[in-house]
Amino acid sequence: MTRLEALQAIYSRLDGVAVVTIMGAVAAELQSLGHRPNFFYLQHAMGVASSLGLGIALAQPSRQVIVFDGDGSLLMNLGGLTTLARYRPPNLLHVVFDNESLLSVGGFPTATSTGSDLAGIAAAAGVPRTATVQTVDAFTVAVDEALASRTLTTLVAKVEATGPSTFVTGLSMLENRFQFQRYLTSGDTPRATR
Ligand SMILES: Cc1ncc(C[n+]2csc(CCOP(=O)(O)OP(=O)(O)O)c2C)c(N)n1
Repeated sequence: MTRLEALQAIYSRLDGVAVVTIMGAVAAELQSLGHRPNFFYLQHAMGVASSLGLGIALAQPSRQVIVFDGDGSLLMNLGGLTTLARYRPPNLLHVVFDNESLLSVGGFPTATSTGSDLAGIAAAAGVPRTATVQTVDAFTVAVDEALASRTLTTLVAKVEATGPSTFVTGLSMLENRFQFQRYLTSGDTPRATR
C-alpha cells in the first residue's frame, strides 16, 4: 500500500479529531487530500510528533488525537514510546507509516529495512495495543478498532517508499500553528465524547 492510499481510506475518520503529522511527505500528502483546521503538521522537530500528540491527549482527555509518524522520526525518539506507555492516554492513536526510509530527505534506508520491528519495540516499551498492517483494508480495520478500543495504540503501517513530487504547500507554518491552536481552544465537540 502507499501512504496516500492509507490516508485516503481513513480521511473521513479525521473529522473532529486532533491530527498531528511529522514534516515532509506525509504532511504534503494529507494536505493534498484537503487541509482542515484540526490538522497540524509539525515542521522541523523530527521525532517529537508523538510527544506533541501525547501532550494534547493528556491536556484534553475528551478529545481523540491521532499522530501520523514515520519510521525514521520514531527511531530518533524511541524513548518517547516509554513516555507514551507510562501515561497511556486512551484517546491517543499513534500511527507509524513505515516505509523503511528517510524518504523526505532522499530515501536513505532506516533500521526497519534491516529488521527492526517498531510495533515490537512499542509493545516492549509498554504500549498496551500494538499492531503491524500491510494492506489498506487491514489498516482501515485497525484504525477503527483502535479508535473503538479507547486504549493507547501504536499502529505500524508498512507502506511503499513513495511520496509526493513536492513537499511545499500553500499553508504557512505560522498560519497552521495559530489555526490549530484556535481549533484546540474552541468550543468544538471533541470526537471522543460523542
Ligand atoms: C532533528 C532533525 N534531523 C533531521 C531532519 C531532516 N529530516 C526531515 S524529514 C526527515 C526524514 C523523515 O523520515 P521518516 O520519519 O521516516 O518519514 P518519511 O520522510 O520517510 O516520510 C529528515 C531526516 C530534521 N527535520 N530534524
